Amino acid sequence: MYEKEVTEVEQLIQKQNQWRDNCINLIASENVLSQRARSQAGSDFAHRYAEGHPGERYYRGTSFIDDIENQLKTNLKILFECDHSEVRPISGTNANEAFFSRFVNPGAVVMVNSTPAGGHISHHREGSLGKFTKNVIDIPLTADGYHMDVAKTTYLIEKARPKLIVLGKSLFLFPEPIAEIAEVCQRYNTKIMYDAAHVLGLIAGKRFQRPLLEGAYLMTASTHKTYFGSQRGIILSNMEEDQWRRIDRGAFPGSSSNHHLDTLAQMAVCTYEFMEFGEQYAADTIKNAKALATELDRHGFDVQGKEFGFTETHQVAVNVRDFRSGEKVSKTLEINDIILNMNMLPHEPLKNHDRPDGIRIGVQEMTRVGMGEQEMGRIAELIKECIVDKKTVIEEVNRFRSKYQEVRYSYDKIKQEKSQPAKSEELKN
Ligand code: DSN
Repeated sequence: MYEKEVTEVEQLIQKQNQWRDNCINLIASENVLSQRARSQAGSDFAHRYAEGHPGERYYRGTSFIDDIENQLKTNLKILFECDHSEVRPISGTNANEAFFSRFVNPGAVVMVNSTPAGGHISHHREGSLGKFTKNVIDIPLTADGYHMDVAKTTYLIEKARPKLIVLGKSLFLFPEPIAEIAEVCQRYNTKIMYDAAHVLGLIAGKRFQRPLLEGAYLMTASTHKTYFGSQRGIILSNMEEDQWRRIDRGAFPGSSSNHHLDTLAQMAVCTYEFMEFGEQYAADTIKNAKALATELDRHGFDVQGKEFGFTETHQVAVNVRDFRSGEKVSKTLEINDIILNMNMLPHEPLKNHDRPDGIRIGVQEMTRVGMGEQEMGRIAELIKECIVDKKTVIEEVNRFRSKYQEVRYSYDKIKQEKSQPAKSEELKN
């Protein structure tokens, strides 16, 4: 009865595939899977359950996923130089909630980055954190808006004695001063949680701060922004065993039942890719972000963080108030197949959330498909032609993007070469 509708859904999926392969994708929280990882979607694991830990499951039939999950956990501990890894949360928010649910008691004071300062919705009073406490205080910022004011934060920690301070954010240009506040936090037994969702790949690629070595109690993250995917969540820590056991129970049974075994298997593949190619990828991503910021600045855009070199991550933030709003600019770019998101900037009141001054740009996906500094220059030109000169650039965007169709920093090429018959074999036939 609904076969026609199923066909329509299939067609929409095909349209999405074709469309986004020909767009310049600059959403800072996304990335693409390699073909090798992507082709593992829909395996038998997509049908199965495996609650509990490898070797101690509540279900039978889990021996192969046990092996995969053990490999993944071990590799994450090596990559992030830590004692514990939890891989069962199915998203970054789910990972945050696993921790909040076991650590933040009702009424506990927690310090966070505010939403305009880039704090993630799950750190918000209205988000996951707010389910456990409403005593949420914003971390004070320096005048530029992109750095913690360490002196004021220290004062607040001394006064308010928070149980937890949540660092890491969604608008994330510069490292957090973990080491600078670690001593005062220790004095008042304030634990530091670091949400590494955006910068996980930069940390694993050894091109950004190392939160667990600098004093963070634990690090949570989603796995698909600057890391290679799939879309899941993780928790990493060096905390004491008995404390870790509590957090572990926050992940299961606290915030998940089954943990989506097909994307877990993909994550194991992606992690091997990251172990081999991640350092180069992280370096190239940051270089590209700096190049794009510099070029946009040269074209007259109000690129944020200029006095600090624009960015140390995959992100670039631009104040586009001169062109009405981030909402207007992001829609104009979307019509031209340049996809990014509007974003509040630190100076804005919360009421601006649906017409903010800013746009946020991430270069991690275009870096993964092989773009370098020169291509960042071309992207800056296209944005300028579209927004400042008010030109239609969609055809040029599609033509330019069509040249970057392979996922680099992966084993895809090796697999393609292996599946081609050797030249001599071809000649024989
Ligand atoms: N809200 C997402 C982002 O774009 O940063 C992360 O969950």
